[in-house]
Amino acid sequence: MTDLLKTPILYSFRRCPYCIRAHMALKYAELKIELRSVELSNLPAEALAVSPHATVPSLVIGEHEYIDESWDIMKWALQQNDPEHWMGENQQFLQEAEMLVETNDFSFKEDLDQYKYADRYPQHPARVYRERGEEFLQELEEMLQQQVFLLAPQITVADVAVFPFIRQFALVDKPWFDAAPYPRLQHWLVAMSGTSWFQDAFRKREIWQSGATDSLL
Ligand SMILES: N[C@@H](CCC(=O)N[C@@H](CS)C(=O)NCC(=O)O)C(=O)O
Repeated sequence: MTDLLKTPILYSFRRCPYCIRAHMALKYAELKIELRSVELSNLPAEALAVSPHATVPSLVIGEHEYIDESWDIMKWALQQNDPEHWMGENQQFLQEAEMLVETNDFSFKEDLDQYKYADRYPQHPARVYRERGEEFLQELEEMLQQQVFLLAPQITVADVAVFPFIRQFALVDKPWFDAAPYPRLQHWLVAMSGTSWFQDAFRKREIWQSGATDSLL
């Protein structure tokens, strides 16, 4: 068994949607975490050492123990502390959230990247990639017709897990998104963007340098 760190370390890139959701969950869980803000183009050796795929986020929790998948970091955070029951009283939201994360992280993320960087995918105009992504927007819109957040009348883990990706999709062409037939989703996006957890995750910070003093999340 490895020694657990008293203060886990999060390597994170401010604009990365995976990092944003991990950061939001850690902040919400009120955990003491050391935040090392890094740049994707220049990942320090310390970050690479705790990410076999050279990606962020990565959360170092022990001498030789780390979590390098954002969804796993979210679940780890909520297992430590879940004050407003983002997972539900009996973790009943977790399974449904898993299914949304699956769609979000694989098919929707691919549509998002192709829409966002459509010039790199000249086989189709951006509109085609956007229409593919809209299948997920439509699914979320229908869920939001039942209640204000995706799975419940209050925020759950599902909202936080998909929000940074929907935000990116909306920002590719904000006038289009604002005029699109997704009123509930538009409202939800404003609400999620206004949370203190997102505001904190998206705050600009100094880029961490090896040997720099700790800054807490
Ligand atoms: N499945 C990973 C994906 C993380 C990921 O792909 N992060 C991107 C940044 S948004 C990354 O680090 N890319 C490496 C690069 O572009 O060099 C997770 O959920 O944490």
